[in-house]
Parts: sequence; C-alpha cells; structure tokens
Amino acid sequence: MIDKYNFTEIEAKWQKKWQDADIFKTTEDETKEKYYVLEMFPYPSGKLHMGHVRNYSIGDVIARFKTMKGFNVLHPMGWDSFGLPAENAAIKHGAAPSEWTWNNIDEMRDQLCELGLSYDWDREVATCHPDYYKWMQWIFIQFYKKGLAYKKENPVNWCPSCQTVLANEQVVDGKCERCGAEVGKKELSQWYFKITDYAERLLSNLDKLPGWPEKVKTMQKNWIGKSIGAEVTFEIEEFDKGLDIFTTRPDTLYGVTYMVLAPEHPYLKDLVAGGEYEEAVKAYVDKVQHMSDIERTSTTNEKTGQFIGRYAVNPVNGKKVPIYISDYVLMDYGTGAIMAVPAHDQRDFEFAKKFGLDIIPVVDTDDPDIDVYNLKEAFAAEGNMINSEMFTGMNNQEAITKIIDYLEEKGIGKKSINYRLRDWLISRQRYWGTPIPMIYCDECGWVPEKEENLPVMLPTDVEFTGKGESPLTTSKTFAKAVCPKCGKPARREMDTMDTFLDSSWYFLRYCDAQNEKEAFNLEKIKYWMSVDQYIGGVEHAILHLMYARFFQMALYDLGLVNTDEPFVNLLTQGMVIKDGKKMSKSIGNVVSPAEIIEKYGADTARLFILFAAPPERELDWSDKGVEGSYRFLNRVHRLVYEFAEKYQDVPESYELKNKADKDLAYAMNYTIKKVSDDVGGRFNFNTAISSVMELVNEMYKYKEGEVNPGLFGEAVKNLVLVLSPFTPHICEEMWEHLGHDSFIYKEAWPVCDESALVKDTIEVVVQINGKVKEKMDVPANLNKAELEKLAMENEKVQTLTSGKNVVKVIAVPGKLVNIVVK
Ligand code: ANZ
Ligand code: ZN
Repeated sequence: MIDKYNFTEIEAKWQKKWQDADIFKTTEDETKEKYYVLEMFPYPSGKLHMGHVRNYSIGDVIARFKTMKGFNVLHPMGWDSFGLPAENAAIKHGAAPSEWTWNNIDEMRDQLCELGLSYDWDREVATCHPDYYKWMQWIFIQFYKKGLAYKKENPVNWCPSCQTVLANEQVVDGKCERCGAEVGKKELSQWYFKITDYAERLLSNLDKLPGWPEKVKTMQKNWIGKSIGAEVTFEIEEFDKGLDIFTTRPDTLYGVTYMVLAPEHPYLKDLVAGGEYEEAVKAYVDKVQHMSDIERTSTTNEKTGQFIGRYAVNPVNGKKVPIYISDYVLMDYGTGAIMAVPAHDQRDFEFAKKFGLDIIPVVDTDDPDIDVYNLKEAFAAEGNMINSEMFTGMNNQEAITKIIDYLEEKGIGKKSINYRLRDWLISRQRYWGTPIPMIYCDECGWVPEKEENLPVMLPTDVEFTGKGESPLTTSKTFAKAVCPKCGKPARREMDTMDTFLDSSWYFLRYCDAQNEKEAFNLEKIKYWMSVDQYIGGVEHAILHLMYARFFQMALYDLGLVNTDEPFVNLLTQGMVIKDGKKMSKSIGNVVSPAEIIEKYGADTARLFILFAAPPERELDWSDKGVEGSYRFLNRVHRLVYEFAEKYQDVPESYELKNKADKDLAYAMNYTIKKVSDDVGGRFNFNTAISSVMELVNEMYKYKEGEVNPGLFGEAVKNLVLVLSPFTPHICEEMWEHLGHDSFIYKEAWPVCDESALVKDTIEVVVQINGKVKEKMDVPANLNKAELEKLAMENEKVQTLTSGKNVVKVIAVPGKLVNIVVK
C-alpha cells in the first residue's frame, strides 16, 4: 500500500527527532573547513511574515547544502529584541516590555521550528538579555576609552503636549504620532560614536568586497559621500574673522557673485547685531528652525533667503560680494558657508534669479545649443575657462588643480575632503534598550562604570505613561551611583543605546554565545569569522551594514577580532509581493505563513518560495504556485513509495543496458551537477528545483518501460538527496522509508559522474547558405572531415544541393555544418 503524504505528521515527527538528536549543534573542528551562513535576526514582533520565511528558507538551503558538502557549518539565530514597540505595548496594554518581548520570542521561535530551519539553538542570543547587553556595555566602554564615544548637545524631536522626546519614526508629517501636536526641537546632550574617523576606510574597503551586490556598495558610497575640493577663506568687510567656505569647484572662483551662510552659522549673530537687517535675519532664522534637512535641501522648493547687510571680498580678484543666509546651506556640512556661483550651480542659479543677483560664467562650452552668457539653467559640465585671469583658456578640470596650488601658495585656501557621513548619534531617551554604562560625577565628569559591575541592569520599578523624558527617570533606584573614580555619590546616564548598536556585533557573539567571561573569545572568532554568507533585506543596505562594518573595524583596531570586514558575501533578497503590491495590512493582501503551513505544510511553503523567483528578485505570491509545489511533492512521494514497495533487495551495482538506462543515468547526473552548481554558485534555487522536476518526469517515463532496479534505486536515492536542502522533512521521511537509519541531513552530497554526461550521439544542424535545412544525430566524437562527409552524404542535403555548385563547406564539430552553394 502506498502511504499518503501526511505533512502534518511528518513535519512534527522530524522536527522532534532533529531536536532530540541535537543534530544542528556545531562546535569548532579544526579538521573541517568552516562555513558561516547568517540571516539577519528578526525583531520579535510576535508574528513571522513571508519576508522572514523567504529570508530563512534561503539561508537554510545554503546551510544544509554546505553541511552535506562536508563543511562545518555555523547557522545561528537570535533576536534583535530591544526597541520601541515593546515600550508602546507597555503604554497601551500595561504589559511590562520584558514580558511582552519574551512572549513574542517564544512564539516566534516555535514558528521558526515549524519551518524546519537548521539552527544551532545553543547559540541563540537575545539583545535584551543581560547576558548579551552586559557585553554590549563592555564594548561601549572599550570604544569610549579609545576616544570613539563622546557627548555633545544636539536638538531632538520634542512633543510639547506629551512632554516627551520622540524618535524620528514617531514624527509623522511634523506631528506627534500619538497626540497629533506640532513637534518641536529641544537641545539635549547626547552620546555619539565617531564613525566619521572611519569614513575613508568604510569607503575604500568596499573594493575588498567583490561578494557584495554593486547596488548596495553604491548606496554605501553615496551615504559616505566623499567630496574632494578646497577650503577657501574670504575676508568679510569690517569684521575681524575670515569666512571659510568649502567648494568642490575651485575652478569657479572668478564666477562668485554672492555668499551664503547657513542660518545656524556661528558668525551670524555678531554680523547682524545692531544693524538694520537684524530683525529680518532673526525672523528668517526662526522660520528655518522648524524645517527638516530634507525639506531644506529639496530641489523643488522655491529658493528663499535673506540679505544680512554685509559684504565679503573674493580673495582671487578682490571683488566685493553680498552675503545672504538661506535654508539650502546646511550647518553640518563643509564649513556651513558657501561661495555662490550661479552660472555653474543650479541652486545658486535659482537663488540669483529670484534675488536679481549677477550671473558670471567662467566655464565655456563648444555646445552650440548653450550660450553661457544667456543661460536657462546652470551649466555644470566640463569646458574651458573664461573670465578667470591667468587661468583663462585652460580646461576646467586642469584649472581645479592649478587653482588649489595657487590658493595654497598664497595662503588663502587649501585642498580639502568632505564626507556626508555624520557621527552616529547613539543615545535614545527610551527605556527598552541597553543602558549606557556611564556615570556623571560633579568632580570627575563622565566616568565609565567599572567593568566588574557590568551589566548595568535595566530597572523594573519604572512607569510607562508616555510622558516625560524617559521612563528610566521614574525609577527610584536607577540614577543613584557611586563615582568609579573618586567614590563620591554620582548619577547614572539615563539614556539607552540605539538598537542599531545591538545588531552591530551579534554575529560575533554567535561564535561564542555562552561565554560568561568575555564578549567572545578571539580563538573562536578566528575559527568562524568572517561570515561567509550574509542574507537579508535590502532595507538594511545602508545603516545596519555600515554600522556593523564600523564595529568590526573598531574591534579589529582594538585587537578583539581578526578581520576588519564582517561579511564576505552578501545576498539581499527581494520582497514578497501579492497582486503586484507589497504585502500589507492596509491593502489586505497579506498571506500568513501559519495559514500556508497549516494547509500545505512547511516543505511546500519553502519549495514554493525558493522556486517562484531567484532570491534577489521580487517574489510574486501565487496560490496556484503553492498548489503546484504541493502537487510536485506528492508526485515525488508517490514515486519513492511505489519504488520501495515494488523493488526490495535492490542491487548496489548495475550496468547501463539500453538507451532508456543511459538517458536516465544522464538525467540523474545532470540534475546532480545542475543543483550543485546552482545552489553552490549563484543561489539559483529556482533553476535547481526545475532540474529536479525534470528528473522526476524522466523517472516517471522510465518506470513505464523495462526497469533496471539498481539504476532506478540510485536515481530515487539521489533524487531524495538533492531535494533535501529545500524540503527537509519529506526527504527525511522518504530516506527513512528507503531503509536508511541515518539523518539525510548528515549524508554526503551526491557526486556527479561526468562520464554519464558524455552523450554518444549528438545533434548537429546543417545549414545551406546560412539557413537551417536539416538536423542530424551523429556520433559525438566526430572530427571536422568526418562531420563534413556525413553531412554531404545526407539524403536531404543531396537533394537540396543537386545541380548546384558547392563553393565552401564549414563544419563545426558538435554544432553545425554550413554549406555555401551558388
Ligand atoms: C561653489 C560651486 C560652484 C559649487 C559650482 C558647486 C558647483 P558636494 O558635491 O555635495 O560635496 N556646499 C558646500 N557646503 C555646503 C553646505 N553646508 N550646504 C549646502 N551646500 C554646500 O557639494 C559641494 C558643493 O555644495 C560645494 O561646491 C558648495 O557649492 C556646496 F559650480 O561651491 B560649490
Ligand atoms: Zn568622581
């Protein structure tokens, strides 16, 4: 009797067996080559979504495949479990953030197990666990001691009605997400990491990452935003300080017609004090204060600004130019002041048009459609210098270097490099995060907590009202501390860390997750790092990956790890969409993993997700596709069970007796090769699965004829083996049914017999004057002359060429013969 494919039973059975036998546990083994495959760990929201299923299915296939290939595979999972949602739940439902979080973790862990994922759960980490955040605090202190952490005043989002600090994501259209009040700014002293010290290395190291998608590297490059240019000092009339500006176009110095300061520029107050423009300037500054940088730098807004009643002097030609303030100049880039060249910068062009300022071209072009003395928009391309004294006539690129040399010689400017990358603001006025382990003493200032006192525990005697600076301030016990330096009473830092810190080193902790003495042991890091394959959503292409790279570099410089890049290869999986749209509650097109697993089983869900699209592309959810995957697994199951019933005592060795045998041997070996290449190479799981489907078709065809049990048994065995990384439960079940008492997960990956792939005969086409006229099956190993002879003897060819003059015959063995006739 043929058993029905009962996925519910099979999947529960194997998940339990795997767990009981602890088969996914990994330890360092110097005799084996290691392979570290990692999926981005989830935030424990409580429910798995299809994006997770896709991400983890991809990782699981790779992990299982590499294991079968003989690698010592590290495949861990954990929880990015600090963050705002837990705190919001506490405010809304009164549940303690820790309780809410741990319940969610338990639920999500169960869901991951139901997918049959091969994680070594002994290495599980949760960033909200004191065993983890203790070491987070320890790392913070190492960074602090190295001068990588500092405190500085910075404006934060402040809701005047809730009396609370808001995260950027809590500000919606400038209003408080909770109460709808207009959000303002408040100056708070905040902690920063000096990621800018690493700007150049974060940029140049990208060249060492050939295994990363180009688009991700480009996004990182743009985020770092390196600009090479010059700093030039302009004198201000009747003012004792020079005005430094940053420009990427020193070649345009002779085209400067005005200057612009950021409204926050430190000179501004003194420049306007007591003057006739003081009031107007103040009013403008007030207006800009409420705008975000995005609004300020928007290219679609009409330009605004205010003359400040002052003039600067161009250091190269002594020309006097007016000074303005405008929102399009930002204080925290370059020097917060610019020289404006309307002829060659579009923003300056629009500003000059609006305020009736001069436009002086200094770069000309051969383009007949552009008249630089009568521009419709700024001319930003290359060209030859005009109106620029001794630099006139040069190519402008050449002029850039020449002018910088000149500025340096005269002592009025110098070469300068700027990065868009800002220092990382890491403090949050939140409860559910890692406490920053710093103590403020009136005598000693900021002092790190003693390492033996770590972790600085999150207190539980706090209130969640949604009001006030941070729930931590409501604790009666937390603030009180003793200065680690002088022993006097002192107070603790009330801010917690940005959760991006937690996720910047979790991959290191996985290498040594249970270490109670260190964050991680260097020897273990040396064995496992770097991560060979990292997999996650492209939404993390900038921040998470940048921060993790920064941590790795800083830890490397501290001698704590042995590589300065954490992830050798990166795969960014595409989104799961339905009906052409991103799955979302508001559209109502969400398909829940639990539903699919209940109806079809985890193997079907995995197979569909891996088959429906290459991993980097979008995946269009299709109920039909799921149904198809389910039918395919049933078809495999039937085939295997029928074989096991019909043929017992199958011989180990066999001979290929006829064409059908040879064809099946070919199909089997071809599939082994194809799946090995597709999974081992560029992760083309979809084409790998197609080739398994073709093999199944071949096997159904084959069993209708004369069956060679040894060969067929071999095909059945290999079919189950190559399918097992994709659909592990059903494959374990079939493997057991075939009489094996081992886990298929521990089996060796099958090897392709290349000799079976050599076909005895091969098809070649015959062309006459370049047009295909005939196809012939010929022995595969023919040489040119033999092939030509066979073609000319072919009956159809003879008819077609009869009476004509054969001018030339070109024979390409294995492919074609072209006969040229007149
Ligand atoms: C004169 C000039 C002429 C400029 C020209 C450009 C074109 P990137 O490439 O992004 O680094 N700039 C400098 N500091 C600024 C600030 N704080 N806020 C807004 N704009 C600022 O851009 C550098 C250019 O942006 C600089 O070169 C400066 O304008 C402007 F034909 O100087 B340029
Ligand atoms: Zn002290």
